[in-house]
Amino acid sequence: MISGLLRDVTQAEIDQYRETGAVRLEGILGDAWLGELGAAIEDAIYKQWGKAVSYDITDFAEKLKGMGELTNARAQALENPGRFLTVIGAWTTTPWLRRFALESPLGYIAGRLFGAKKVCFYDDQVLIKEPRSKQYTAFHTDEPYYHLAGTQTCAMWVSPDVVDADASPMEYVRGSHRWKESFLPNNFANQATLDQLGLGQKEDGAVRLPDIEGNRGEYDIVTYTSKPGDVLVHHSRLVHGSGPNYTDKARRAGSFRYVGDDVTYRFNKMAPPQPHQKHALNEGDSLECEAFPRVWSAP
Ligand SMILES: O=C(O)CCC(=O)C(=O)O
Repeated sequence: MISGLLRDVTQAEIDQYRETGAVRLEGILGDAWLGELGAAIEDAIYKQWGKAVSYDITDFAEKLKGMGELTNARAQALENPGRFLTVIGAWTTTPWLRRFALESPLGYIAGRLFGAKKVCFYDDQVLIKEPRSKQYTAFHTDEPYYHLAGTQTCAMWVSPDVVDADASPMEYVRGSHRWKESFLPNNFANQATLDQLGLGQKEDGAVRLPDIEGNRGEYDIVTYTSKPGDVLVHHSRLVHGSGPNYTDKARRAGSFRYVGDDVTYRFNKMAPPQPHQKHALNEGDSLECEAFPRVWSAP
């Protein structure tokens, strides 16, 4: 048995991941891996800020006021609102997160969900919505932020906190990983796209995501609350986001991205710069290298 894996992934969960594009694996990760996760996320954000790709989404939201701001009356009423901070590539600055990304059961879990022979780690993103943070995570897909071609790509979202309905739980548009369109990446605070902000270029054929938040009734949105030990997995083409943190506690999370057999390197001009991804890969190369290490192989 894999160290820290409390139970295996069931066939029903594999089927759900493939059908819905997301699955909540309840009570799968043991305390050995969860004990230090919160402190490591805080370290990556508060102590290593700026060493990897670091964004204060609160700042984006301020600067983008009047450009489709995401808000609601309850969020407006929050007093002393906290920030929404995120770091991408935290595994390159915070040794404990590196161990978590490369040695925890997440690689095995990805292999089970993909049905793959090998799994490589792609990158991470850690996030803190501080107490009473008004910020949404605008609906988006992950694919346009990545330099990847292939279908076996997922994010595993893990929180050391109880994330209930008020604490900005993750929301997914069921089955949207099968939508045909490629979507432009946004800035997380709202639907303003990265090319509009000079943070990426527009790729032919990629379109802006529809206004899902403003038309929630028209979409099949599933919300996954989370508790320590749960792992929420979503496909990189699945539309997802989250709302404000109405609670007086920080909502801390790490999102760890893995790829399977059919994934190769593809330069993506829509993606924001990721200077921590140092490699010499060419278009079509298999991803495995020091920057994207193999974390699991089928026995
Ligand atoms: O935690 C959030 O609000 C967003 C996380 C996310 O977008 C991801 O894990 O891909």
